[in-house]
Amino acid sequence: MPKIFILNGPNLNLLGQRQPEIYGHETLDDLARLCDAEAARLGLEVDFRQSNHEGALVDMIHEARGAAQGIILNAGAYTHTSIAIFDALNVYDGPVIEVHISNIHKREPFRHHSYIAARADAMIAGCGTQGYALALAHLAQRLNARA
Ligand code: CA2
Repeated sequence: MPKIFILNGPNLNLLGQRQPEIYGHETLDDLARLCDAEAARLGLEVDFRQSNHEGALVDMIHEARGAAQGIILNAGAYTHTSIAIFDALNVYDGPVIEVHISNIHKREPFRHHSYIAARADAMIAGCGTQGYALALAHLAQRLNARA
């Protein structure tokens, strides 16, 4: 079964606890369960992780080399700042789907630029946590097409 790393960046551990008008009411655990259920339906295996630390996210992307057939990445605020994450993604060969719960283009101007976007094969923003399920469905189709 193809394995997908789902990587979540800083503050996403607080999902469902603050700013529900932007990020909804679901917690990160709820989101992990949603991804597990969707992955099972699609015949994928997921490894769902979160870190508040940029270097830890870089390490996870390195680990994905040879271990994961695709990456779904919500890098949180590092999306808008991290050349280190961009560089790590550039040494990963598989498909990368960038996901944002909110529509970053409808928010403050500093959220409009994404370093991840220059490497991502697709971006989903503004669909809430459903964006993760959409990313999994897209990866399932994409990986099937490559097999
Ligand atoms: O919309 C997204 O998914 C973001 O990646 C979320 C990041 C934000 O910096 C990006 O611009 C867009 C922030 C995640 C913070 O999550 C929280 C959740 C609940 C309470 C406080 C923060």
